[in-house]
Amino acid sequence: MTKEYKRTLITTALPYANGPVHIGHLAGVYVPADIYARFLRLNDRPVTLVGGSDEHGVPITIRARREGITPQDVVDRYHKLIKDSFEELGISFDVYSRTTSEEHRRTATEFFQRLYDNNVFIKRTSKQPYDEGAHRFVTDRDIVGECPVCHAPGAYGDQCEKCGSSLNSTELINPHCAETGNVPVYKDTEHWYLPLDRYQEALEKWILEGHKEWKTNVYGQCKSWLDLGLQPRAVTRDLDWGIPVPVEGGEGKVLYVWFDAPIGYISNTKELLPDTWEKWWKDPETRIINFIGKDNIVFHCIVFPAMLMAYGDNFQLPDNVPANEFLNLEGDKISTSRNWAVWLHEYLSDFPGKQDVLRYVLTANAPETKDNDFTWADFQQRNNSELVAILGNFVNRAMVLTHKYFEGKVPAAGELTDVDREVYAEIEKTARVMTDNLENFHFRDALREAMNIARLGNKYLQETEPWKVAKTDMARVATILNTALQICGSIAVAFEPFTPFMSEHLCKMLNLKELKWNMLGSRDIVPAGTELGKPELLFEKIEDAAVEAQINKLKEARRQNAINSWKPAPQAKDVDFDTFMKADLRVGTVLECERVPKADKLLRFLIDDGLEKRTIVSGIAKFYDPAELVGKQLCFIANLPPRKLKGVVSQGMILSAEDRDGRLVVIAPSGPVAPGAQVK
Ligand code: B3M
Ligand code: ZN
Repeated sequence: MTKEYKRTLITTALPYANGPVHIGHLAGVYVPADIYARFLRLNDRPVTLVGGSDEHGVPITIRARREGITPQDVVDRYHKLIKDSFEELGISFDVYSRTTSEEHRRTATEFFQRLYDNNVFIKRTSKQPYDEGAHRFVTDRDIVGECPVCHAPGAYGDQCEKCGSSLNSTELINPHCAETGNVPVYKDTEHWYLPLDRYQEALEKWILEGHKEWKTNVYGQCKSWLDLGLQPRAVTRDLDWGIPVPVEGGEGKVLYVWFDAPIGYISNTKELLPDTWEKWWKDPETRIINFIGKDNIVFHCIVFPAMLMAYGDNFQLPDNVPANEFLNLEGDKISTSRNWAVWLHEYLSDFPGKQDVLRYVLTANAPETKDNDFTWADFQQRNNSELVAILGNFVNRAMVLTHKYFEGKVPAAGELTDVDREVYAEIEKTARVMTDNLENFHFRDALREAMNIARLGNKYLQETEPWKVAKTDMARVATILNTALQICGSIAVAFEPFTPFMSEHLCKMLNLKELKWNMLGSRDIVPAGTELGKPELLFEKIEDAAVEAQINKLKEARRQNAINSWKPAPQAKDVDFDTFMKADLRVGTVLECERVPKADKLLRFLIDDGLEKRTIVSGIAKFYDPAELVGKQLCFIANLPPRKLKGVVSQGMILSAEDRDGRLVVIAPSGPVAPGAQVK
């Protein structure tokens, strides 16, 4: 860091109180912000970690209508769920408030009013889609229809997800409101616009010249926005859920959610520090860091800074915006609507006491420089072979050996040998690298370094072999175990930002009262003579069954999605009648049915077809118990050339219908018929 600041204000994107938070939010924003806040606190650097729920916006009103409750009910429910689950995960917010709070309403209203009074806004009339049946304006996004470009059905009024074209809802073929099915009409409406173009130059100077050190993804996104040239943006909406527009002509209108939400950072600071909040926002010696996901970059680096510039009064702009990329789940984009996610509150109840494992895995795999993938296999593997086998194992050995040879009392070290000195030197080096990584928001690298301390500990015990030395030289054993326990102390410090629950547990075992970052690498973290606690395991193995249960949950989500998005296949091209009649479809009676060995999909049937007994192999083993089919009649194609499947010759094909979830159901006559009867 080039400049020393007096204090750091850390903000985290305000999650929409429209659903629970998932691992993508955590990896992108909340875990890194918490790591950074904890790191600064360990260094006695004044810090405030500000969070809160974003409780406005159209999706909340849609959910409320769908559930027949009020928007306030929706946000009350999710605000509580989100707040509680953050707390349980150990995200150390100094304040976690909400944008429906009185303080926020007051602050955002005043903010808008001041910009209005200073003639910052421009007023413009535009045509907006209006749902006459529902008596409300809607947005282009709320309108669906056929894409004018690729003709896909169900394109949104602002974009076709099939071909990617940017659209206007007026361009859609057969447009209608997604929620009501009504055809939109277009009505004039007036809104206030923030003329971003007027701040173009100042923003260019501030970002492109002043913040070349920002992450390349952030800097690059800002640059391309600026290169395109900024345009005025509407900051009000025709909606009844939000903060009312406080000026003349504002009736029935509210502040755009992206206008009020970032002001939430200010309101929440005010709520926490009613008397001193200004120094956290207006003193140039305060440093502001915004933790966000990459989809929020433009609002934090362009729109909100322009708002702050427009407001004046010495409001400070963020010093850094270390936005992350996205986390995928098992190879697919995380999606709330498709329920393709690991929800924090579900994780906490499925894996009680394992907050640190999730924190660890999300950091080890953080999408810092590119999108990354979370898989349950990786989760299990990192727990079992890193947290348990490296970290937990080392600490346990040091603890158990001290109990064995010194009755749990930290022995005094004698003179250090080269091995001992080397291990301390290594940790000191690690400490420097970690500090540097943490200062620069490289949390993955910092965590890797922390784990190296535990690796070093294991190597140290392997090399010094205190259990052998104990036969001849207890003084040396004392030095070795003293050193090993100091390494444990360094682990408690180094891991605190990442896995605070483990650190606390370890502190209890080591009888450590308080951790400071500068203890890292010290030779006297756990003083000789300290009575250690009982050795307890810091991490436990995660069994296959637990991980399989999670994978099954995802499979079920995938099945539900397939069902929800299922549509009958479009009708095939015409065939002429004679061609169709060439297929010889018949009814047969099942004489035998069994699984084909080593082929989990296949069943072998022996069918009485009226003329003879024929063997047919069919890929429906996943959907039937063979015994239940014996004696049944079913339809098959008789005149296909024989085909060998897994060593069995199949003479024909059994007909089945494929259901929405891919399940195959055999076709059978609705009443008994003679075997060999033709299907016509
Ligand atoms: N609620 C968007 C989001 O969760 C938004 C962030 C607001 S931060 C001021 O992606
Ligand atoms: Zn299209």
